[in-house]
Parts: sequence; C-alpha cells; structure tokens
Amino acid sequence: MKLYCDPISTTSRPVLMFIAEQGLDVEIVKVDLLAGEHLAPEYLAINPNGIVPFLVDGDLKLGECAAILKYLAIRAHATAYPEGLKAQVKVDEAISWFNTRFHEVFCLFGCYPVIGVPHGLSPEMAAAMLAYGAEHSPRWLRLLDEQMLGGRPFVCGDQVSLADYMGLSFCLLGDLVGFDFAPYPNVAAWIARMKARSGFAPTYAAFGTFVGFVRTPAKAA
Ligand SMILES: N[C@@H](CCC(=O)N[C@@H](CS)C(=O)NCC(=O)O)C(=O)O
Repeated sequence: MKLYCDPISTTSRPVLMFIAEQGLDVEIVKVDLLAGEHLAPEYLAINPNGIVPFLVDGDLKLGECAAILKYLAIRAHATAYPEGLKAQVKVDEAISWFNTRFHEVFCLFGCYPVIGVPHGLSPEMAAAMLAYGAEHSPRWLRLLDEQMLGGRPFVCGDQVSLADYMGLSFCLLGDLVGFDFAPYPNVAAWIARMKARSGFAPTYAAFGTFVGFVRTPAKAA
C-alpha cells in the first residue's frame, strides 16, 4: 500500500499522523508540492486530480483525506473510527464540520492568503481575505471551543477520533499567521493534548520548517 503525500500539505498530515500512531505498514511516497511534482505527468498518471494525499492499495485508488483515513481505520479496526453506526456518524459529522465552513473561513480566508501572494494573489486581495477570515473565524472557533469540545478531551468524546487528526491540521494552519488560541481555552488544551501524542512530532516537523520560512520577514517580503 502506498500513500502519495507531502507533509507540508494540510490534508496529508492527518493521514501521516494516524499512520505513525497506528504503526501501519504503508509506503510513504513524497510528492513535493513546492517543486510541482503533483503536476508532473508521472503523478497525474496515478492521480489525475494532481492533489495529495492519494492512496493506492492494489486495485483501489483513493483520494480525499477523510476517505483515506476511514479506509485505513476500518481496515486496522482502529477505535479512532469506532464501531457502531451512531458513533461513526458522529465522527463523520465532525469531519464534515471541519471540512466545510471551518475550513472555508479559518483556513482558506484566515490563513492561506499569506502563502498566496508569492503564488500570484495580489497583496490587496490577500489582505481582504485575511480580514474576512479574522472577522468570521471567531464564530466557528467558539463553536469548536464550547460545543464540540466543551470539557471533553477530544471532539467526539473521551477517545481520539479521525476528526481530531483532521481538525488539528486545520487549526495548526493558524501558525502561518501566528494565530493565538488563548481566547479559546478548550481548543488550546485540545491542541496541546494532540501535540503530546506520539505521531505529532514526526508528522509536523516539515510543516514547522515551512511555517518558519513563511514567517521570516526577509523571505516573506
Ligand atoms: N479535498 C481534498 C483536498 C486535497 C488538497 O487540496 N490537497 C492540496 C494540498 S493540502 C494539494 O494537493 N494541492 C495541490 C494543488 O491544488 O495543485 C482532501 O481532503 O484530500
């Protein structure tokens, strides 16, 4: 089984962290996004979408982070995608929640524009997007803080689920803009809890380097 991915990719990191913690026998094939390898003919022949992550397991070719996570978890009987219909749909619900309005407002508007300018986004457009993200993110962060987490350790209750791996990656995009989660204490505590897990350090090292590069004024100018 091969996972095509890049650790600087927000949707690759949830899968990589899950694989690391489960000790799954998956060959990791790096597709270097910054070098444009995702658009090379060799990769497009594997995944015509030209995006990562992408899993190949025999005759199964599978894209989409959430689907890959579920496939790996079900196959490994991992409790991160618990057995039982009601427990599973709660994880599905949380994954969709992160993947839709939270991703749109916090990630696409609130964080990604800082790396868009070097790729052609005008500084004015980037500033307008960041302002929109900053204005509208609190609504979704408050929901995450008060309703989804509340006093619970993980977004679906007492045990870590696939939604935590995905949500963590989306939240840590905030590092690109130096986002401070202190006003959201349950989110801050959850992030700290996830960072303490064994899969975090090996999975997020490359992203940390990338964040340092983006936030170094001389490089970002
Ligand atoms: N909905 C997809 C999104 C995948 C995605 O957008 N991957 C990005 C990296 S985070 C990518 O490969 N981008 C390359 C491109 O857009 O050209 C998923 O959840 O896996």
